[in-house]
Amino acid sequence: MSKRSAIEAWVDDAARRARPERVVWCDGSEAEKERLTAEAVRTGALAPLNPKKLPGCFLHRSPPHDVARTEKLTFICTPKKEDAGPTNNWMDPAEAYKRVGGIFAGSMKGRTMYVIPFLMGPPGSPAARVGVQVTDSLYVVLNMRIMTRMGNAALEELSAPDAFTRCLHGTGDLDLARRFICHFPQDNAIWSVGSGYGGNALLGKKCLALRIAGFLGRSEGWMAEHMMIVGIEAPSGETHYIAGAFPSSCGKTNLAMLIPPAAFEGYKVWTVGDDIAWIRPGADGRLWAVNPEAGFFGVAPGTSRKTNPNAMAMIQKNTIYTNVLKTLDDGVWWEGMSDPPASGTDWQGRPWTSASGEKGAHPNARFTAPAAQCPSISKHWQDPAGVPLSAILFGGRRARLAPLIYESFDWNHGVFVGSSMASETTAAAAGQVGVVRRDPMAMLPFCGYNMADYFGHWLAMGRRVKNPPKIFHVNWFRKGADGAFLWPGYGENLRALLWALDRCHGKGQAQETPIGLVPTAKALNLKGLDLPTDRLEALLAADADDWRTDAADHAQFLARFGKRLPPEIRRQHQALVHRLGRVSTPAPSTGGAAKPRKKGKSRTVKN
Ligand code: GTP
Ligand code: SPV
Ligand code: MN
Repeated sequence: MSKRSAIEAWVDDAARRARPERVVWCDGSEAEKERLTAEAVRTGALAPLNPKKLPGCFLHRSPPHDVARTEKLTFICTPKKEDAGPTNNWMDPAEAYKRVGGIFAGSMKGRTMYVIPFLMGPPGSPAARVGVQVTDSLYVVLNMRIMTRMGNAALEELSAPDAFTRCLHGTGDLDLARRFICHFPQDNAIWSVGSGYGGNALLGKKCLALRIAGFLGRSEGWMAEHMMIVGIEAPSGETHYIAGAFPSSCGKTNLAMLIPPAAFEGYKVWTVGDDIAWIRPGADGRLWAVNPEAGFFGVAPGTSRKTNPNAMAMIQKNTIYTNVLKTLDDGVWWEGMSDPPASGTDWQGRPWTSASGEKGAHPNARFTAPAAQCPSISKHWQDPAGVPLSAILFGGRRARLAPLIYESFDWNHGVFVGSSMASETTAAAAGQVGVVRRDPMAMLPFCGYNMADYFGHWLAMGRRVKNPPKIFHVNWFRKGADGAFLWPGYGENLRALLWALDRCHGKGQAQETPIGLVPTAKALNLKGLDLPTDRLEALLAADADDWRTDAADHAQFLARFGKRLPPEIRRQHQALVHRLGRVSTPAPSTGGAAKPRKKGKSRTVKN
C-alpha cells in the first residue's frame, strides 16, 4: 500500500458522500495560496483590505449566527455514554454517523471539495500528528494554511498509511438545526457540518489538537491542554518556561506575548504558543511542551498597541481578519484598538458610525496570523523536543474570590486547584456572556473523554515525573467595589510570573492560607507601579466565607462524576474544607464529612 493510498481511499469515500463537482488537493505552496485567495475574493468569502496599509490582509464576515464555537452542538461519540462523561454532550456513534452523514450527503453539489493534509506539531517531532481535512470552505482552507503546516509537509510526516485523523467538514446550510460537531475518538475521526467558524470548522485546532489528542494522550502518557506557553528570559540570559490554561478569551494570547514593564529592563519574553500545548515527560524528569499550531487565531477586541504591541505588529501583513469593522480607507478597527473612527462598515457589512452606540466589531472578532510573524516568537517554538516547563498556571475571569496569584501545596493539590477552576463565560462560545461556570483546567469544552478520567490522568502524570512544574492559580480580572479591575493586567502580569518563578527557585516569600500559598505584600516586585496598599491587599485577599461558598459549589460539580471521580480529588476537597475551618456542605459524592478545625494561624513560609 502506498503512503497515500489510505488517504486517497478516505477522500474518495468523502467525495462519494458529498458529491462535489471537483476535488482539489492542497499542497500548501505560495502559488496555491495566491490562487485560492483570488478565488475567495471573487466569490466573496474574503474582501480585500488596503494593500498599502495591510499587505496580504483580507477580511471575512461570518453570517451573524456563525460567529463562535457552538458547544451545545459539539458531541463526543464514544460507544459508551459514560466514556464521554457528564460534562460532554454524547451521541451514539452509529446515530452520529447517520445524522451527520445525512446532512453531508450531496452537500457539495456544484462546489469544490478541498483536501487539506496538515501537520500539528513541529516537523520531525515525536509529538507531531497528521490530519487530513476535507472542506468546501475556502475560508477554512486559508485559515488552516496559517494555523497548521499544510500540504506536502504534512504528508511527508505520515508514519504509516493509516496514521492520520480523518477530519470531515462541510459548510452545509449553516442552519443551527443542521449543525453538528462530532468526535469519534475510537475511530480517530471528526465530522463537522453546518458551521464555517473557527473551532467548529478548523478541525486541527480544538477538535484534533485537544479532544482527539487528549484521548490519545491519555493512553499514550502525554497531555493535550488548552494552554499558552511562554519563556521568560532574565537579565542573566537564563530562560524559564511557563504554560498557562485560561478559558477562551481569558488572556492566553496576551500573556504569551507580553512586553515587560519599563522597570524590568533586561527581561525578555518569548512566545512559544498561545492556545494549545502538548506536554510529555522528558528523560530529565521534567515536563516538556510543544505548540502544535503554526499560527495564532487571536481575539481582536481589546488588542491595541498599548495592551499587546507584539500582536499588533504581527497582524500588519498576511492576516485574515474575521468579523472586524472595516474603516473608510479599507483598514480595520475593533473596540479597544484605538479611538473609534467616525464611521465605517460594521462586522455585518452595515454602515456604522461611532455615534450609533452599536459595536463595530463582533466581541469574538479574530485575526489569523502566522506565528513566525510574531516579534516575540521564541527561537524554540518549532523545537521538536519542545521546552521544559518550570510552572503551570491555571486562571480565569473572577470578579471576586481568587487572589492575583497563589501557589498550590504540591502537584496533587495543584490538580485539585485546576479542577476547581471557574470563570465568567465570554463571547468565544455561543450563549450567555459573563456568567461564572466551572471550567476545570480551561478544558470543559475541549475534553474528549470523561473528565473524571482526565483528572485521574493529571494525577498519574504527576506520579510519572520526578520534577513536575509547580502549579499556580492566577486571576487578572478581580474587581473592586466600583466594578473596575483592581489589577492593570497585560504587561504588568510579568510581576506575578516572576514571583512564580522565584518560588520555583526556592525564593519568594509566601503566606500559607487555607487555599494555598499567597505572596506576601512585599514579595511581589511592584517597582514602577503605583498600586495603593489597600488595593494590593484586596488583590491578595482570600475571604473564607466566599471560599466556603465556592467549595460547596465545587463539591456539587464534582458530585456529578459519582464514583468515577478519583478519590484523591475528593480527599483534596475535604482537606480544603477542613482548612477553611468549618464544614458548610457535605463533601462530594460518598465521601464522609471532614472534621471542623480551628482556622490555622497564617504564617510566612519559605520554599
Ligand atoms: P482564546 O483564543 O479564546 O482561547 O483566548 P485567550 O485566552 O488567548 O485570550 P486573549 O489573550 O485573546 O484575551 C481575551 C481578551 O481579554 C482580550 O480582549 C484581551 O484584551 C483581554 N485581556 C487579556 N489579558 C488581560 C489582562 O491581563 N487584563 C485584562 N483586564 N484584560 C485582559
Ligand atoms: C477558543 O474559543 O478557545 C479559541 C477560538 O481559541 S476557537 O478556535 O474558535 O476555539
Ligand atoms: Mn482557545
